[in-house]
Amino acid sequence: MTFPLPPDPTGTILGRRTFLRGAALALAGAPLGRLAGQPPAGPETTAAGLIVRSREPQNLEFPVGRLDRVITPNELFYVRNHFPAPTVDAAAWRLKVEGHVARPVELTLEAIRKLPAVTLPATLECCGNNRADLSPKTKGVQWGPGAVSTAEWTGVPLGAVLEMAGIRPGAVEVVLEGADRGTVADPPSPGPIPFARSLPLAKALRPEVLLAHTMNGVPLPAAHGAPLRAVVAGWYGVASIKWLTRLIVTDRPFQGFYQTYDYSVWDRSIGVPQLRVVTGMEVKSLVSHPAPQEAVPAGKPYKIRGAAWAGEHTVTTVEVSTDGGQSWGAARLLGQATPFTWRLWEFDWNAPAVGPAKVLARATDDAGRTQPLTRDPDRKNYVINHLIPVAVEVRG
Ligand SMILES: Nc1nc2c(c(=O)[nH]1)N[C@H]1C(S)=C(S)[C@@H](COP(=O)(O)O)O[C@H]1N2
Ligand SMILES: [Mo]
Repeated sequence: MTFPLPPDPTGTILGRRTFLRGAALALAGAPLGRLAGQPPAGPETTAAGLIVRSREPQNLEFPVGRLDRVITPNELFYVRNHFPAPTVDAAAWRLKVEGHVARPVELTLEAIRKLPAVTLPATLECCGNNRADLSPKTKGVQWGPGAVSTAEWTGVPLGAVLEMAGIRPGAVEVVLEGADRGTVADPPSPGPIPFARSLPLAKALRPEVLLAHTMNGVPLPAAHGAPLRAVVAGWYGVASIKWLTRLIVTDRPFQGFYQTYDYSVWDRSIGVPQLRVVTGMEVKSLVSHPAPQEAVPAGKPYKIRGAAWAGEHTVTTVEVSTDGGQSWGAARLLGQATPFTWRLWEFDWNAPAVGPAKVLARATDDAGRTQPLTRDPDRKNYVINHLIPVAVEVRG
């Protein structure tokens, strides 16, 4: 099976040459992306330009001002780790498939690489993306707008691997376990626990759920889960378990830490609040240009630019306001809609007045969802898609 390639209005999809050039620049750059002896200007960055939100565990943010194509280069793809990244010896590595199956199997990387592969582009967004914009401040990594990126993933459908083991009648979920582990403080875990999450079989068996060994045409980088990770297209990034070691088919729902205490939101659909695990991504947009506090020239054409995504749904419109939300105009959606993938957009602005201005973007999808104006506190510190203005300065 093949999925359509993402549209790339700026030219061809990032090619090998660009990758090599990117890698060469990364090597040539100073370790922290600035010259020795100079005071830090703004947040610390990696040589490639990722914003360092924490060093250990490593949490790195995509600098959204670098958004100029659908596919994010690997060295600019955000990184979200809960524990120190594990060292995995690919030769000794095995993927175990067990639990409520007819015949447990163990697969080598070589065996997985020989299975029929699928390539699909997919946007991953951390459900804590934009957490730094919440007030009052909430716990968790204080992300700006760039805990979101898009890659073209190649791998084996999860369903094909589960079929090799034979899902037994009565199975409801599959737990995906990573090789990374650590002790959780609140509530205290019984010693180290692995990073693990489950998927209901209804999602796990869909064609857009892959076990990916290749990212943008090269072997999966260590930071992104080498040698094998899940890519659960359409869902918040937390479902896409990295450094996979084990799949456990279960006949009952999994209640792991990362889908009960963490990564859950309040749900009132039955009339009494209950915690519900975060799943599909909400509709959302980001403004890549102008950057916050950027000086925009008055009386001259300026292109406001950004991206919009909608998880398992399709973005239908993006509207832009340059007056803090009083009036709105339609942005141009670039390229074509590609499932599970953000879409770039642009909006022509001719800033009339001199002084501060507030730029807002608002996306709507084919399920009729629109980004909300205000923050819903039931979402705790997750699922942040309300409208967040970008403050800019119009200069004569
Ligand atoms: N094993 C493992 N898988 C993981 C995580 C992790 O810490 N450990 N973080 C999750 C979260 S919260 C996100 S948002 C995505 C981020 O994927 P990336 O680091 O490739 O961007 O990985 C998910 N998979
Ligand atoms: Mo995340």
